[in-house]
Amino acid sequence: MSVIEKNTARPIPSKVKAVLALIVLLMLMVPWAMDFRRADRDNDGALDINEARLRPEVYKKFELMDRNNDGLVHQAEIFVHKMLESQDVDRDVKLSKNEVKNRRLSKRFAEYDMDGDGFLDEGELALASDH
Ligand SMILES: [Ca+2]
Ligand SMILES: [Ca+2]
Ligand SMILES: [Ca+2]
Repeated sequence: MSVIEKNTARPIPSKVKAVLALIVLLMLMVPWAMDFRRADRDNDGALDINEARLRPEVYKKFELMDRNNDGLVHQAEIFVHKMLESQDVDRDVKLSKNEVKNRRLSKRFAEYDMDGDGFLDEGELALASDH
């Protein structure tokens, strides 16, 4: 439980805290999603190489991010790439329970680990990105 400050008239209810946390999360995520949509000119939910020029961080790593080599980088592929880049400490292209820093992934690890091998591989991460 959190420490309630003595000069606070009323403690902040945990529901309010949850809503505030959600708002902060949305503020962080929305610009990213808007960037994606702006770049996705034909609105097919994926960036081709020309669309990716508007997103230098995608353009630079286009081939790496396009994991299924269809010439398109989907939002899910960007998610998978970001998760692996930031959290795959031993670089085996999958995340163990210890490696996962993302709270949502950590909380629902067993659910996302569909084959129950104790790792989230690229396919499982891609599915997790939809939730
Ligand atoms: Ca597109
Ligand atoms: Ca790993
Ligand atoms: Ca697995």
